[in-house]
Amino acid sequence: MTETIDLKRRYLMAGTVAATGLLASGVRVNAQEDNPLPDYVDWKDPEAMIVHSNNTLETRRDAFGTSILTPEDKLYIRNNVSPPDESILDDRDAWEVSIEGVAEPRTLTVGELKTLGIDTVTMVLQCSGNGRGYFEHAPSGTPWQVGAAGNVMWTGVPLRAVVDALGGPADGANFITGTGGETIPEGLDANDVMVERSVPIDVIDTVMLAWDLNGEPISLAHGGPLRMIVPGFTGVNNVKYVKTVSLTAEETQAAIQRTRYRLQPVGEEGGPEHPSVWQMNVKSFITSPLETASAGTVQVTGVAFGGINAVESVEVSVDGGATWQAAEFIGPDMGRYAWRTFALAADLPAGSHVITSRATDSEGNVQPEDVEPNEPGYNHNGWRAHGVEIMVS
Ligand SMILES: Nc1nc2c(c(=O)[nH]1)N[C@H]1C(S)=C(S)[C@@H](COP(=O)(O)O)O[C@H]1N2
Ligand SMILES: [Mo]
Repeated sequence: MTETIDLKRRYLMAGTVAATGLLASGVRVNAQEDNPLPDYVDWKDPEAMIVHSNNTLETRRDAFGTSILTPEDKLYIRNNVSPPDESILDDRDAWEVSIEGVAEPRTLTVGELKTLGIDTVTMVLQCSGNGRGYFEHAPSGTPWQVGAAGNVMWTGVPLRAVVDALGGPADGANFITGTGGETIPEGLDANDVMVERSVPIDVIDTVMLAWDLNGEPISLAHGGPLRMIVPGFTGVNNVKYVKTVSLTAEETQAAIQRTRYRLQPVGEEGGPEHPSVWQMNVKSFITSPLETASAGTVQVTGVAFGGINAVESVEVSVDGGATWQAAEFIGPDMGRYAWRTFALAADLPAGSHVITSRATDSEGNVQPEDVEPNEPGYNHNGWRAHGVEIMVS
């Protein structure tokens, strides 16, 4: 029932948000519908994007469709630092990446990488903070709803092939550390600003150094000419314009690893004692209908993914979680790290309905009703908050 949904929930669940608004709890939603696309991404589909800021653009929930892959012109954007100059794309094959922490460290060009091996992977790219807007404690940062995520296909060389070509990992390597190619502004401490992330070395067989996104050379905005891809891990671990890949004994001391992107309790500062935001968890959300529908049979659609695991199944509720029905996956299975689109033909009488979905991964993990909050607002996969209320007439 409409009346039972409080103002804040209604506001956050809607596929569109007003220019600004102070919610009942004091959460300010700063997604500005009318913000123009920033110049460096003026090729994005303006209809598909919510422009939160120059460096944070979200895909609208109604723009995902059912075709499985998210086109690059609809894919969300998140930059911690301003991207490097566009001229780094002038000669893509000349871009250099330094490979360290191997028996024979050296710098390789993208052209050389292309001779070492090739593979493709389809995976969910999702910001750690996707769904932050659903946390009740109003974490600081972009109040993303569902659209800081997309399902994209990368082509590149498996990191394993590169490391093998350079004699294998050096002794004592525990992490894969990738460094972004941004220029650090004069006078700033590199550790404070650089995008340098470490992930455990046990994922080395899935990591890729990619040059294509959905079959095209990667745009600057999404990390071209070369991006480190870590399937199943949150967005921040996928380092754009990667200039160094190092197999290291320790995690990087960069602030983005040491104190940021940590899962600390509400009210605490992040630090090495808190878990890093690494593996993604099981999640799903409805993509249609989002506002209205005609009474009768309605095709309810959405996307579901398992994060670090494959997604196994998904259920849909059209009564706010009281009862559930198994939905069907539609379209091809793009592999463990990809999302699947799903559909359920639901019989909906006139009136208001709260529709939501709940996915299960291959390990039996089920999307929870609610999540334990963490201070920075990461990893929200609760099915209740992701529901939508629609009016059927
Ligand atoms: N070099 C670099 N890599 C980066 C970032 C960045 O600011 N610089 N942002 C990270 C974050 S927080 C996310 S969510 C993803 C966003 O990827 P996208 O903009 O291609 O969607 O890139 C990650 N990789
Ligand atoms: Mo992110």
